[in-house]
Amino acid sequence: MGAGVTAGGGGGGVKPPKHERDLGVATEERKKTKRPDRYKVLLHNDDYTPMDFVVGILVQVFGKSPAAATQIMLQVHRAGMGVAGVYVREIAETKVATVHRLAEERGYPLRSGVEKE
Ligand code: TYC
Repeated sequence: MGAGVTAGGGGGGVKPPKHERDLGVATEERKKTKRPDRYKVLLHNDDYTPMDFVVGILVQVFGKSPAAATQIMLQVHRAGMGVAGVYVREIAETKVATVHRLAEERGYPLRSGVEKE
């Protein structure tokens, strides 16, 4: 209650500087409320992983519709790489680990990785 608490805490606000020396100084409050960086999860083409397996991964791991999953799979097949989804870093890295685990379980060489947006 009260003393020292700024209104709108969590909303991302920055207090106006109390002293001229603080103009232009990034405050801790701003750092803490910055939205997290986002990471693309990339799928790479290979000559051995079946198309329907890749479509299944895109549906089950990345929540794509079957139609969208087919388009992404074909993009990867033709261009060599494509974006399966965009997430904060920890979620993106977990998706990559899941792709690699599911592919390895079936003996497929499917590769995935993250790239900062
Ligand atoms: N090129 C594979 C094939 O012809 C299909 C494929 C698509 C593999 C996308 C990997 O990320 C991939 N069976």
